[in-house]
Amino acid sequence: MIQIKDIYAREILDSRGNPTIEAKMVCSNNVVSIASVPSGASTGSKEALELRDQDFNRYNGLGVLKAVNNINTIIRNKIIGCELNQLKIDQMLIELDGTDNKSKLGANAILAVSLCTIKALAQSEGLELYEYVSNGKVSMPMIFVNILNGGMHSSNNLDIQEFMIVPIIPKIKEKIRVASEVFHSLKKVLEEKKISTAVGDEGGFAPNLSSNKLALDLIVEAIKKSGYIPGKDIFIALDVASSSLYDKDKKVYKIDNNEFNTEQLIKYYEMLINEYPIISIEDPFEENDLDSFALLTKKIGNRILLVGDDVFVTNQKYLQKGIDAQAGNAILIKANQIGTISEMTRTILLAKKNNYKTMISHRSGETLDTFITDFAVGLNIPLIKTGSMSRGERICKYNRLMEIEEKLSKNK
Ligand code: 2PG
Ligand code: MG
Repeated sequence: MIQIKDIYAREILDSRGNPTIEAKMVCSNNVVSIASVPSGASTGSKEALELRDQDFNRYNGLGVLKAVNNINTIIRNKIIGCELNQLKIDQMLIELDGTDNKSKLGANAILAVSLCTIKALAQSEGLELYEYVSNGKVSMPMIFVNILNGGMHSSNNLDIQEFMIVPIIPKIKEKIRVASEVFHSLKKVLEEKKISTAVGDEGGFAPNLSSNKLALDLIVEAIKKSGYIPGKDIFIALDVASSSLYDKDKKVYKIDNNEFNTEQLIKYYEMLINEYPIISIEDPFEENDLDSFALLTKKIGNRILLVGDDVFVTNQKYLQKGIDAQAGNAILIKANQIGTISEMTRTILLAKKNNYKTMISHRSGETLDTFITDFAVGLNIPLIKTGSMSRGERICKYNRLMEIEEKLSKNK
């Protein structure tokens, strides 16, 4: 039996320069695994709690020393000598925390340990992480590349948070090449129009534009400029992240300085998918509005993907509510929304059983940890979004995907 010999956590910085956790696990077979935890900006209120110090003398209150300390004391005391077993360790972490939303130890602390565990298991068997998590079958995902950033991921005036391109081309290597070419064409399109090419949190351009529709026009122009056909070679996907556009008092969504009620917003989405080659819309309604989400699904769910992020938060309980209400037809998967790998995997299984497509996702605050790419391949998650074609913390995921594709082709 392999046992856990030690665990040690420390505070590191994420891609936004905010603190996050890195943990290192040492096992009785001398395997050492390291994992780090991403962090969101447009977080759903039902997500497991990311424990931050709230000590405003450090990092504007965003320090994670409490969570780090929870690993180095409470969890360490309990975990040393435990069998290296994912289900057992995750269950132990859940019980040790004892709260519904992981608020005692912090979902960030819990995920760091859960991730170290799965990586140590893979290393112990001499396997790549994607091989270890696979049940024998592996597949390469479609990539959703966020080339224009708005919403809470930049300080520009675009309401929609993510404008992604989705190349429909067989190989990962080719998909990435094409996405990169369009990204650079978009840069030229913006430069020609004297529009800023500064990038947002996920590496997509973040210009001020007169409307969200104009953003779509520019992307279509960039696709064509690269020599590809919009709606054939490349499609477009949106994350509206609409909880952040919602005015609770007025019960309206604010887009382009207009106010939309549910009915009007559905019409707006219908107009967008009629005019642009859009194949997916994420979080079209705020996180508590399952009824509107269901209504939209009834209207256009047979035409495009309707992805639940803040509304499902990678949590079986909320996904089941969505399934019962027939709201959405896809779910975004983010490990830190729920806290442990076992729970994340159970949510993926529930989604698959109910024909909800799964899309694994980075967070807007990232590290160089590439675990999501291995999970995409090994757990046969058909879709992945991991940012734009710039910024190292995004690019390392694309590079890892290409590496895996190469390894798989050599194994054949
Ligand atoms: C999202 C994510 C990732 P954040 O809303 O889907 O793109 O953003 O990590 O800020 O929640
Ligand atoms: Mg989202």
